[in-house]
Amino acid sequence: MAYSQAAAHEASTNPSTDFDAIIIGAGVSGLYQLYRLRELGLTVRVFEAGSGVGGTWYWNRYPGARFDSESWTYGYSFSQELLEEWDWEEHFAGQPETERYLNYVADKFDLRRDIQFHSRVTAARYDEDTRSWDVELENGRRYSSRFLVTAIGVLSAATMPTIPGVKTFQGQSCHTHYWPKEPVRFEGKRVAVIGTGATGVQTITEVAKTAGHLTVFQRTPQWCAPLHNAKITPEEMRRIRDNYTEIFARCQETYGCFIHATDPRSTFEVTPEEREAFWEKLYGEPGFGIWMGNFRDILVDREANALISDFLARKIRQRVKDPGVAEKLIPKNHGFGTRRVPLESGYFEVYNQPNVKLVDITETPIERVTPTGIKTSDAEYEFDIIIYATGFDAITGAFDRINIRGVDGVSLKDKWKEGPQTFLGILVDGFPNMLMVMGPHAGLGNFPRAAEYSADWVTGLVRFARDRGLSRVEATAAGATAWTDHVIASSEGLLFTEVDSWMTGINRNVEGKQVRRIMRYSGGHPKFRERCEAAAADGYRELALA
Ligand code: NA7
Repeated sequence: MAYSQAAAHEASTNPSTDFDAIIIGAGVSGLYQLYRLRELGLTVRVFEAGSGVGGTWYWNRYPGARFDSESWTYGYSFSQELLEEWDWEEHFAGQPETERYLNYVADKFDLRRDIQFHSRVTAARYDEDTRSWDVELENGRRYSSRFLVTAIGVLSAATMPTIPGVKTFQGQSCHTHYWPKEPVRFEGKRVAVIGTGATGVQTITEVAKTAGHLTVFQRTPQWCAPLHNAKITPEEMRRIRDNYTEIFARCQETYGCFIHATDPRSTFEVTPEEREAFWEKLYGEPGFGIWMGNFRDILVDREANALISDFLARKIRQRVKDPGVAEKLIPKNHGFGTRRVPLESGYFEVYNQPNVKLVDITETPIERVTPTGIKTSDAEYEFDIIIYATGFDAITGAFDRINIRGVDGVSLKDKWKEGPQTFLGILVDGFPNMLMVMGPHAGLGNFPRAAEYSADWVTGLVRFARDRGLSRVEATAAGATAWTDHVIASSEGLLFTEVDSWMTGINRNVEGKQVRRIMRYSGGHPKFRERCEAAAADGYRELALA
């Protein structure tokens, strides 16, 4: 196996040649992983299903799609030159700006020459004889590589609802993830949105601005909080640029890699007046502060959680004029922050508009989609457009959709039937040389911050293997069990584990995803990195190397 630039050139010009590494996905993690592995002089090929780079920011073009992370904490941190060159336009960039940014990165570092677009990977099989992976694309073509790096995202396997008649609708319909590149116009149109997660909340707010009439079908209301987005002035951008070192250092210190750090106080340490003032302040500030920068006990202590939930319920009652509608918009089956908090820009006020109707489908369930609209238990609605904001088969879904087979043909999907088992969210025993960037049981949060670390760790291991002439790196079964047990233990006592959501692996539209599971590491990023550093120290002694 060659690791030279010459071989890299040959491989990139001759697709039938084996690669040192195949990366699946050209999103935020795949792009950076390509950059890093290429630095090692490896021959690398990225297979990307879309026609462009960006992953999440390539696919999710739905109206209103934007960051809930501060843009200037979301960009890559690895290149000073890139930090100098790129000006963010908004504190929370919309999808078009982010897609432009990722294209800029791809061009700047000449990444495209190693990316093969329109190439969906359907299968990957490990071959013990050659210690390599055999990767198959949708078009039947096959390529082999020593290392297989999955950079397939955590929210990339979109799911349609299992409502009868979906295919019979004769108007326009679309899942938010697969939004068309051509603009969709809503003026004068009767539009339906099914789903009120973070995506639905953004979509609804935007579509309500122009739709002739909008009907929202809500199954579970959300504890949304204001985003408070704003343009970034040239002066602000200068200040941000001057502070990048401090900004990224702070992100490294916090639980979720955001700039918002948990307040060390307990909810009950302060007077009710101080508490209220603190929550008012957080509610009035941009971003995830109210979720990530709140009192340390709101996500573990039921009473504390009830108090912050009550604060948010009061906000909803203040903002929504019709008290009946307001009650429908207040979550009753879970507390604040136990699901991913959607950040909004006027979401609740949408329901004060005369052209918007909220249908609570727990009261009047959807019976079917008809050729002309949607039939619930008590009414038949006609629509021109139906938007499905129905979410994803999260975290393991994108793995399940590829037929991944390890040693002795064991299927990864079968191995993970009862929940993922990994070593550090990066390796799986029985699947040598497969490395996952942001795999299950890694920490989640401000995605690029965590993904950069994950890709760096993968790069370190590949470099180590190359330097020592190793051709097989694998997690041990004991190592995977120990990490899996630790991941499960780290989530004990957290209220989110008692709630159905994509964060607990629930998707009622997917068979086998009805049981809550621990899908990600909850110990926080600083601890995660500490553990990963320890695993890399002393020559990766916890791995089986050959
Ligand atoms: P989510 O947060 O999983 O939301 C999906 C929404 O769709 C949610 O409101 C679901 O209701 C609803 N849903 C799903 N299936 C159905 C059916 N069959 N009938 C009615 N309603 C349904 O996905 P998002 O895309 O909003 O967000 C995912 C993440 O992407 C987000 O957290 C960000 O990190 C980015 P339910 O709550 O299950 O009752």
